[in-house]
Order: sequence, then structure tokens, then C-alpha cells
Amino acid sequence: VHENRPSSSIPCLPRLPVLGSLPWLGGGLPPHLLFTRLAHRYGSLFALYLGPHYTVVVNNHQHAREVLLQRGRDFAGRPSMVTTDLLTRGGKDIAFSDYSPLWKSHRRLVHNSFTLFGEGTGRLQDIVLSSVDSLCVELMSAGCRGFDPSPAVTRAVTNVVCQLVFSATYRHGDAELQEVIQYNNGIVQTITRGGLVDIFPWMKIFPNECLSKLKECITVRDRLLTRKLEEHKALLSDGDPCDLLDALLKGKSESGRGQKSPGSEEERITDDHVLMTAAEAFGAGVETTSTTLLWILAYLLHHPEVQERVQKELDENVGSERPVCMSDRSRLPYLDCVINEGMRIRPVSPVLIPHTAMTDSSIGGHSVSRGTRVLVNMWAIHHEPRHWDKPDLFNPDRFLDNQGQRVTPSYFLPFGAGPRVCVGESLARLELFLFLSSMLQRISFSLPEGAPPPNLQGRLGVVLQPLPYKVVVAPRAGLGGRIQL
Ligand code: HEM
Ligand code: PLO
Repeated sequence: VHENRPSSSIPCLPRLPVLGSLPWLGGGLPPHLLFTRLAHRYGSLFALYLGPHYTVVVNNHQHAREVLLQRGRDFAGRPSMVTTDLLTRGGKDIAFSDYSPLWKSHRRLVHNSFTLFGEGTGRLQDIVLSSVDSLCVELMSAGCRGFDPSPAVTRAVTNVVCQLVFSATYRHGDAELQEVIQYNNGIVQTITRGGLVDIFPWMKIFPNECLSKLKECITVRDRLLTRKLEEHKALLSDGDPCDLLDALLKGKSESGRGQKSPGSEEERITDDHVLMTAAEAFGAGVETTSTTLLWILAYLLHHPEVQERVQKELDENVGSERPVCMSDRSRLPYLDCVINEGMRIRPVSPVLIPHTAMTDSSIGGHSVSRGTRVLVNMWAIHHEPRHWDKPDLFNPDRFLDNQGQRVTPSYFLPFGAGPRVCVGESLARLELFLFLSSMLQRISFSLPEGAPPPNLQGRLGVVLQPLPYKVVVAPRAGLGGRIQL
């Protein structure tokens, strides 16, 4: 077939000098929708120039699996961008750092540290359960008025991450927690991925309001995290690590011991790396989890029958006498499907993070040269009508087979795959499961009287977020307050 001819070139949008294909990308559509539309015209694999950067856009799952899995190593690079370089001190993090041996050992260290607090220990479960308790109390205190659930959900998720990363528990209204939430919001608003400065790095020499706000937020973040780091260093002991910062500090000195050559100073995991990792676990941990929860809540308001079915499953398999725990997960398949369907229909990261080709390689039999940027349009893959029946319909049953067993299709990849797969996947899944099951066990969500159901269009910032909406909460009938609210 045509696709197997190795040297045929990928269909490309027109381009002008300097601007590249930008004049053909107008119309104000966010990238995932724009690319999906362009794929109808140019085919599911096409190329364009973002300013000077030749960029290949992948819109179907076979090509995505080639890029992420089969040739995952070839495409595990990341482009350098002005805003993310500022955010990460020039790539001393995981997500925005280019592929290198140091990145690999850093990523492994982070992964191991996460596993340490993962499902095995039960500690993480306790952290999440206590945070969800306070969330339920806070939600219930709104009485029967309609309110925006977003601040309370964000606060609860931030609290989990604060405990996980540096063992801080905050009470409602704590000044330090407020500071964290504020700087994080500032970064989210100013670091719009794919913004102009990231296409034309030379634009940073012009005064740029966004860039200076971003710098301010980063300063606040660094002050707070440096303080936490110093406190942890002072208390560092030989026992088991008590949080992520502790684990990173311990792992860092262990990884240093193995390396003998004194000349390779820059090849080490440094304090800067530890700081950037903590900051990133924070940012990723808060934005993705709270956004996914808010999307799922929004869909439950549209589909009260789904909420009732989840609650029925909870009543039959857990009951109301005890809190839900991780070992209940296998007994609650429908809830799992609801979570998957939420991440399918509204992926928080609809075009993943840009990848780059580290060597000459190929996609779908077309050669792709080193340095090419590759965008994987997960939105298009999650809405491909050939694979998903009525892709725009929220239908958790599509993740169950005829026998009622859970299935995970190969074209469902909300966390990406391969060398760059999300490092927080198991943490995220644990949080989503415990938050939703605990909330729905105790509370029913509905629309305020006369209010329209949430707008499901979403707004793309650093993640794809739902627009603000209001809910009314009610304690579950028949619960009789047996689980302490
Ligand atoms: C990367 C999704 C939660 C940390 C990613 C990527 C996706 C993703 C799509 C990019 C993959 C790629 O570029 O190919 C999600 C979703 C989440 C979630 C849907 C929750 C619902 C988390 C959490 C953490 C986290 C809780 C950490 C606390 C990271 C990091 C990367 C990443 C560090 C970069 C990995 C790398 O570049 O090597 N995530 N994520 N994520 N995620 Fe998550
Ligand atoms: C969110 C704002 C924080 O202050 C910094 C931060 C760090 C990691 C980013 C995250 C932000 C947004 C979501 C990202 C995450 C890394 C992986 C994750 C991009 C910018 C996703 C969904 O890809």
C-alpha cells in the first residue's frame, strides 16, 4: 500500500516564511478541535509549520502507538520552550525535560518514590480518605444552595498533594495553602501551552505581561519550596522516607554514590532537580485530578441515571456502614467505567505534551527526520467514530463487554504510553477512585432548581477544563449519618 513506501512525504499545510502555517490555523478553534478538522481534509497524519518548527500531527491510534510505544525511544524527546524552561530551570524536571541519561535516572527515582507511597503502603489511602472526609463536610455545609464545587475540590486535592510531597496538612483557610493555590492558578493562567512565545522564542525580548506574571508566581513557588526543602534536609534521618521530598533527597544521595567520576557534576541529580520535581508533582497532581473530577461531576449532572447506578453498585458492594477503600475497587466495576469514560470524552491533556524525534525515524512508513516535533491528538483518537459508537455520548457501558467484564481498548490512552507515559497514573487512579466512591457513597449531586446543565464544551488552558457550573448536594437518603460527616 501507499503508506508503506518509506520516503513518501507527509501531507503538509501551506506555509509562509517566518509565520509558517499559522495563517491557515485561524478561526479560534483550540488545537485539538482544529487538528481533528484538518485531519478530515489532509488525512489523519499531516504536518504543519508552527512558525519555523516542522510539526507532525498524529490523529489515529495506530500512528499514536508507533510514536509512543513501538518507536517510543525514537520519539521520547521534548522541545525546549520559553515558558517551560522558566518553569523548570531549563528542564530539571520530568515532563518538560528532553531525553537524556540523567532524565532517565531522575524519572526512575521519581517513579520509585511514588511507588513507595503507592497502593502498597496504605498511607496514601489514609491521606486521601481524610481529605475526602473534609471535602464532604465542606460540600454539605453549603446547605441546599447551588454553588460552584471547584474551589472545594481543588482545595481537597491540593491538600492530598501537600501531604504526599512535604507532609503538610492544612486546615480550611490556612494562609500557606491559600498561597499555594494562588501561585498555581497564576502559573496555569500564564503557561498556556503552544502560546506565541513558545513558537517564537525571540519574542521574549519584548515586554510581555504574561511572562512577568509567570515569573512572579515562580518566585513565590520557589520561596515556599526552598523553605520546605531546607526543613527536610535538616530533619533527614536514616528511617523510611516520610514523604516525596524525603524520598527524593534520600534517593538523590544514593544515586550520587554510584557515580565516581568527579568531573561529571552536571550529570548528577541536584537540589534543583529535587525542587523542580516537587513543584511538578504538585502542579500535575492538582490540575489533572481536580479537573478530571469536575468533568465527571459535570457529566453526572447530565446523566442522573449514571449517578444512581454508581450509588446502587456502592450500596450493594460496600454499604453505608464503613468507608470505601482501595480493595473495594474490584467490586465496583461500573465506577471504574465511569472514570474511564470521563477521561475518554474529556481528556485533560487532549494533545499530550509535544514529543520530538531524537533520531531519524518513521511514522506509518513515512520517514520523519531528527528534531521533528510530534503532536499526538488524543482527542481525535478518543472520538474516532470508527472505534467508538456515538463518540460524543457519555456512555460508561462502552467499557464493559457482553459478559459485564471490564475492557480497556487499545485506542484508549488517557495517560499516554511508552517511555513518556504519565508517572502519576497509579496515584491519579487511586485518587479518582477514592474521591468519587467516597463522595457518591454519602452525597447525591443535582442541578440547582431551574439551572441549565453544565456547559460541556470546555476551555483549553494548560489542561482542558470545564467552564464553571453549580451543583446542589444532598446527603444520601437512608444513610442515617452512620458514616461520620
Ligand atoms: C505526563 C495524563 C495525573 C505527573 C502525562 C501525560 C499525560 C498525562 C497525557 C503526557 C504523556 C505524553 O506526553 O506522552 C494524566 C492524567 C492524569 C494525570 C489524565 C489524571 C487524571 C498525574 C499526576 C501526576 C502526574 C497525579 C503526579 C503527581 C506526570 C508527569 C508527566 C506526566 C511528571 C511527565 C512524564 C514524562 O514526560 O516523562 N500525564 N496525568 N500526572 N504526568 Fe500525568
Ligand atoms: C500546572 C501548573 C503548575 O504550577 C505547574 C505544572 C507542572 C506540571 C504540568 C502541570 C502544570 C499541568 C499538567 C501537566 C503537568 C505535567 C503533566 C501534565 C502538563 C503546568 C499533563 C496533563 O500532561
